Amino acid sequence: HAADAHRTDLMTITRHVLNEQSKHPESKGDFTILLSHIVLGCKFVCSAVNKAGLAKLIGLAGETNVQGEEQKKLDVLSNQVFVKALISSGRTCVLVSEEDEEATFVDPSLRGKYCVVFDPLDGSSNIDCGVSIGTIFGIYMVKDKDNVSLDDVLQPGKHMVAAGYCMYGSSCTLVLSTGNGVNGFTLDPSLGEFMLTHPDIKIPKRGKLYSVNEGNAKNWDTPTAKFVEKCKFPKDGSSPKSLRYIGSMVADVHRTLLYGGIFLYPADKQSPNGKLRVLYEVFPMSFLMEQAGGQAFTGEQRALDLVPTKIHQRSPVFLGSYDDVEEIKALYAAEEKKA
Ligand code: P6P
Repeated sequence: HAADAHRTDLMTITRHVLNEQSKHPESKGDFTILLSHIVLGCKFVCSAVNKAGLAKLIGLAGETNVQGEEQKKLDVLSNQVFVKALISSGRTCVLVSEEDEEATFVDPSLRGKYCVVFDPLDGSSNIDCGVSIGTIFGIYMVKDKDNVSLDDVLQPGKHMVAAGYCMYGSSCTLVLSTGNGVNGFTLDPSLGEFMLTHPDIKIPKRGKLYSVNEGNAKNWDTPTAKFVEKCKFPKDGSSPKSLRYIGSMVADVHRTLLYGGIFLYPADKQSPNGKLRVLYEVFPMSFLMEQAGGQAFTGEQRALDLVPTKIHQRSPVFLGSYDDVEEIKALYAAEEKKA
């Protein structure tokens, strides 16, 4: 039985990646070592986030602890943990974090061939009310290890070799793709290991949910407004879609990946490039959606084709079930024709 297999198979994320690696005889295990350091960071953040609720009592994360020391805010702490873990892995050369204005270039003595872009704790404003938050990451291969530059992280998302997120919610779930589909792993606290619980995730071709901040409706452009109108008042007699919006990208995307539907963070008059960051929000989630049989669109092009020019630049994004995204692409194409 599947349950017994899990109990005796013990397919941890490390074993799973080693199996994947065996398909690339030329690889020397560098990616496995890099991933083990990302996993370590996720385990630390999971533990810290779970304690955050007790912050008032025992003085953690952003509170003053019993010794009266000002504790670091959880997102700052998480960032420092990931930066140190990634550098000490000896497998990275450039790091871009949502928390750091500038990219980090790893000292040549510790330099490896991977570039990691990440948001250490996305949605951290939701911590105090217990809403799920997460770490999002994407991994590029450096172009020339002896001549590292910002260009190594200003590559289109389609050049990523891996992407994933770890959601800190009712359970700690890490969703990862290394370019051969998407797999989900759940942290088993008794083992301290991420166990394979969602093998080969495929997003439903069409969904019954749409996920957008309706509070921005006043500022939407016509195609987005038309699409959302269609979700609420379908003309073909089908039932309206349900709205599910948590306001934490990892939670909204994870639900979309498992249940189907579409997640939208469109441009609007206030934010012409939307709100979400290209490198460590749009690209990793778009990479996962495509690997799971869905797709991701910016309003102008396939999200993964976008070539970034700034490490913190933003882009509108529409991602999720293949057919749902096709619908909004058609509405943008029709608008383009009118222009
Ligand atoms: P809004 C969280 O602050 C975040 O960066 C994403 O996790 C989330 O999808 C988005 O912003 C929510 O933005 O404008 O709807 O509150």
